Amino acid sequence: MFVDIAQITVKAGNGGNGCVSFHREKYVAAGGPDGGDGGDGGSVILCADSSLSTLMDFRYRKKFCAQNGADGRGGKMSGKRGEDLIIRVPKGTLVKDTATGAIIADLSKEGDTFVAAKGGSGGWGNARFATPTRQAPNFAKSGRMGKTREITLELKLIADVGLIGFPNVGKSTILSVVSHARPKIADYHFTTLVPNLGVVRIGDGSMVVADIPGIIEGAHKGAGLGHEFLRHIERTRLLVHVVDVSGSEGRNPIEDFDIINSELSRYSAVLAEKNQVIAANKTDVSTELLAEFTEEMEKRGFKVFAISAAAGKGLNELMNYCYNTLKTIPVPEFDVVEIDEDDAKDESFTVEFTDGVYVVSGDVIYNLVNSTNFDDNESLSYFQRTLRRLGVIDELEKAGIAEGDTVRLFDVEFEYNK
Ligand SMILES: Nc1nc2c(ncn2[C@@H]2O[C@H](COP(=O)(O)OP(=O)(O)OP(=O)(O)O)[C@@H](O)[C@H]2O)c(=O)[nH]1
Ligand SMILES: [Mg+2]
Repeated sequence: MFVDIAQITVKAGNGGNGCVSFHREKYVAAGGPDGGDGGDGGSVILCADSSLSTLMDFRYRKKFCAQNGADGRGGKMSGKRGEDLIIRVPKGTLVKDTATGAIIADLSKEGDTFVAAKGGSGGWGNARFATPTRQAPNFAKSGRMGKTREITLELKLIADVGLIGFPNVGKSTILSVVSHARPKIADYHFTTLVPNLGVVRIGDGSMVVADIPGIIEGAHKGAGLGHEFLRHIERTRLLVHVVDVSGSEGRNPIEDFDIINSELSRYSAVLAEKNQVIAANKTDVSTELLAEFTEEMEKRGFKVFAISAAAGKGLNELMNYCYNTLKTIPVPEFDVVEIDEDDAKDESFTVEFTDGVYVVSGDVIYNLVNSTNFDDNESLSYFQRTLRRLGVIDELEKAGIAEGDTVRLFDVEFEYNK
């Protein structure tokens, strides 16, 4: 319910091709190779930005491509590298691989970045391949393809403040007064069944407040609505403990306070140790118990705000206090999980027999075919050695290939000869 989701495709730029060129100058015979390298393709990079709060921007735009690298040129001129594409996402965005659902990054801190698709590297120009015994290399490498990836962005709206307390003490009423949220409010227990979130604006800033169902004694054993929903406020930084100080339901506010805290500590140590501010509500009904309650709570070191949610009294002070207190509580940091994806190491390929042709495919094959100059003997022999090293020849033989059969590798076809 509090999760914003967007599915997008990111495509990194392709690397530029290396260039085959030889130095030419008047009166200089047989100049050396001077083909420059291709530029690297740009990457698609996600960056956490706290000025964004939703994934609305991704509703209409679904595809994001970074620039390709430029091809190398003669005179050892390298191609320009493609520009990276930076996509700004709200802080707290979780990045998943759409196909597998695996979490690949958690951009929880301002400025966190994640390379969602790495640009293809540029190919080397022929100048790089010159050696004492190979003075006129007639080949260059083509750039590698930039990665394409389907990713899902997920934003958990994380509440800064959680409203806790017994049922019917006025938690939802408070949220409705301080934010634009419109939770159900009624004079019976368990009006709120699922948590509600509201954004509270304070000056130029804001904070997210969560209103959750009421807690009662025995919640840890499943009484009332149990306490499963408490996980919604585990990441909050501050709790506002709302108490009905008018005693309108015949309970004692100090006892209420203790019961809720004992339920919290049974649920999780994290929650039990969170800072609490107390909102003594319904002061418009009666203030008979207020003094004793406040004295006891202050003795225990808590800050108490006497309020009336129904009359809108004391809420500004309470919210300002929460806002200022939040500034002193650091935002918890969650580890960024990055999956190191070195596509250069991906040497997988497939062999299929269709319509009388053996078709070999895979990124590694694509890159190999594209970096081979089939008119050059040296380049061709490198191509053959690589096919052998990758195990392509073995696989073809396993698939039953015979002398003279046709093999297709992307746009090249050749006859199989041992
Ligand atoms: N007189 C008075 N009534 C209030 C005040 N705050 C809330 N109420 C009333 O108390 C009742 C319960 O309010 P809710 O805001 O629904 O209480 P809740 O804590 O969210 O209750 P649950 O969702 O059931 O846990 C409603 O009838 C409110 O109108 C207050 O300051 N004064
Ligand atoms: Mg409620």
